Amino acid sequence: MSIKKRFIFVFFLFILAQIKAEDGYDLWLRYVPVTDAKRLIEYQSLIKSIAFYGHSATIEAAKEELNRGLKGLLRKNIPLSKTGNIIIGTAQNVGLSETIVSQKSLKSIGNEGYIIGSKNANIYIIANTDIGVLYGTFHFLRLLQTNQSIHQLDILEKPLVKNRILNHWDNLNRHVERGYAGQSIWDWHRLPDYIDPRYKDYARANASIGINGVSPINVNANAQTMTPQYLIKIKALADVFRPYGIKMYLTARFSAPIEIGKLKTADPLDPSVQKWWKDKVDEIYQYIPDFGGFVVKANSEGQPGPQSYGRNHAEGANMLADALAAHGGIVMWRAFVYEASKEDRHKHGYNEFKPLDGQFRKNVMVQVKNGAIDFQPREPFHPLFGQMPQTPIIPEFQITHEYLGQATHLVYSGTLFKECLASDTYAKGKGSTVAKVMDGSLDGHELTGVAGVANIGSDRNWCGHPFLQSNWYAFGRLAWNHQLDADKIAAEWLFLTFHHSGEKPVSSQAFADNFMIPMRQILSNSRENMVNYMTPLGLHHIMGYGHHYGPAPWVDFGSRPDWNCTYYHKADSTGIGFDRTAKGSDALSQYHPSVSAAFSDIKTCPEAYVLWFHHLPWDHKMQSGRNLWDELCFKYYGGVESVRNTQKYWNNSSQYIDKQRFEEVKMLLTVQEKEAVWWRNACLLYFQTFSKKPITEGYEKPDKDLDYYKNLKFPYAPGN
Ligand code: BDP
Repeated sequence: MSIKKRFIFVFFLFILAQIKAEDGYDLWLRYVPVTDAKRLIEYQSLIKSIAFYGHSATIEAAKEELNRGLKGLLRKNIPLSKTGNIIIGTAQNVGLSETIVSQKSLKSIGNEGYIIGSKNANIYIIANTDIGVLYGTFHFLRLLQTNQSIHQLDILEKPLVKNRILNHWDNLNRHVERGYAGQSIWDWHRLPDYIDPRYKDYARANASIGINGVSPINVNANAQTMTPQYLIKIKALADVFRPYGIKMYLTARFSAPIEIGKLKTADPLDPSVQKWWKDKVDEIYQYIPDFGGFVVKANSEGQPGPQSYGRNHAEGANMLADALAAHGGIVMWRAFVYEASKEDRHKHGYNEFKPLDGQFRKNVMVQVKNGAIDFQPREPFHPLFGQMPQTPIIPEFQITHEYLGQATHLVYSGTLFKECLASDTYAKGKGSTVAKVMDGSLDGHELTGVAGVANIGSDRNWCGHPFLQSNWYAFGRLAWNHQLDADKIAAEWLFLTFHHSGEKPVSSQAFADNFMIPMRQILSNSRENMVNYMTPLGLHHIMGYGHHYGPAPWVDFGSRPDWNCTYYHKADSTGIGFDRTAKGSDALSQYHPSVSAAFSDIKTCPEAYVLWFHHLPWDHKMQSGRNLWDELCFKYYGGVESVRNTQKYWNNSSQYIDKQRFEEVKMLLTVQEKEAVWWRNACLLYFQTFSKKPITEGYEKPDKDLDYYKNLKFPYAPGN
């Protein structure tokens, strides 16, 4: 081989080595080279060398991340130097003068916020704490990752909510309840000695979006987690998370004093039980000095709780709160309770908890799901929001897609989270949004939080479907700042996740026009489209029994009335929908009068919720002029069409992104299209048995009959 040929060959190998496989593992932290020539010049001229101040594991994490990021983005190592022009550290460690960062600004950013500013040729990333420094470093990297100018920076950020927590529903045997992305990432068997590198990457990802708490184990809790055998494993994880500002929480099994403590009772008013919890909590803090506290599911779906001893939820929560108080720990006590009774399930959480307002200890938050039933594709906000002014409320969202196509449907939930947060409870007049309940501003609470049920598993790409990473991302971004726009978050995530991933270079303009614009639109509409092909017009809880996979509106064999789909849609020859007005279950009376008046009146009830609150005749005239039955057909068929449109766009996008993820999403969209058709056909054929009306003229007819759909069985559906 000639020297020239040899050179070309080596160069070719070099280039190949630069192309990283895109398998989704790197999430939104890919740090691919900046290709925009103008920006690259700007970055290179403004980022000369870095001066980090302070010594801690968190500062080391920030240093490591910045180094990793800049190496990828700028393709070179930026030196660390005491005289560096990128100055990073706490104000105290850096010793900044008032002219650079004012005391006032520092005060305003609190413990976790940061300031990114420019002065002369320097850029400052300044905070009050090392964690703030780490968050600021991630923000700075995001500016570069999204090709934004770093001239004249003037950024001041702080989280609007204190506790931003992921709830994993992972069992100790690594099965993830309602998990669709493989097994649990927590390898309990090999912990504490084997530390999977994933734990750190998980912590990096969380810190990059501001998540600061993790409850790694299922709310359907296991007392074993609180035995020394497991505490040492949990401590090992907590040690990995700590530098990234992430606190460890545990789910507390209420009957643990009996199961692992050999007591005869778990009665929260029994002194021996109180002592047991106090000792247990003291023991946990010996392993994990900054332990965050407990998440509790009690007297719900078979879980033990204080009611088994004739005590109420406040008495149960307060016992745990007392044990934690000395250490600064908190209790997140879930309001997801409903018993088998004649009362509309919608009303149970409110009925149980509203009377307890004012009875909880200061370190208790009541954790309320976004809606009153259960993480449906669309739900009106939970009536408890705004109605327990004396109690800090922590909203709970489901990031995993138990009811939203599990992990085969491309659905962005940022819009769902935002819809709930923007809902107006009217508790203190117009503008009393759920977001203000969450951030404590409505009722003046200092203790604030938000929880998201994680969609993370052992799959290489973490979330099963490449696009479902966007929901983890959106949860974190909105937990930090609920004022952000869901659509902009989607665009940010898309860019971070797919930009410059194609095998051949494409111009920024072409990428923006042909990938970003259509895909952003698709993400923003994806949840509405899914609602249309699954549960349009306020229908809910019509999925498969137990595993919750696929449509099964005919389910009427559940062991409890409220585990039947027929309970929720109430379709009959006269019409369809759940009457929750004063004439029906009267669940609407639980909302503020302004809200209940609007939802109760058929003229003002948004059509998106109409069958949630009303039973309407099949001929009811909708805003479109169509009758209800034809409107249902319109929605179901429209939903399927939107998936087909997504497929069309996607199939044209291969040149803009990497082959692996392109192919994966393409196959998953095929699954989604099939399942959307399945939902549409099964639901319409079933509801047709009551409406006795034909599917609207002009639509393709279902190619299978109702019996075919009813006979489908899924004994091994995941996540069950
Ligand atoms: C339901 C899930 C169930 C959970 C429950 C909960 O089907 O697996 O345990 O929520 O939130 O939606 O406790």
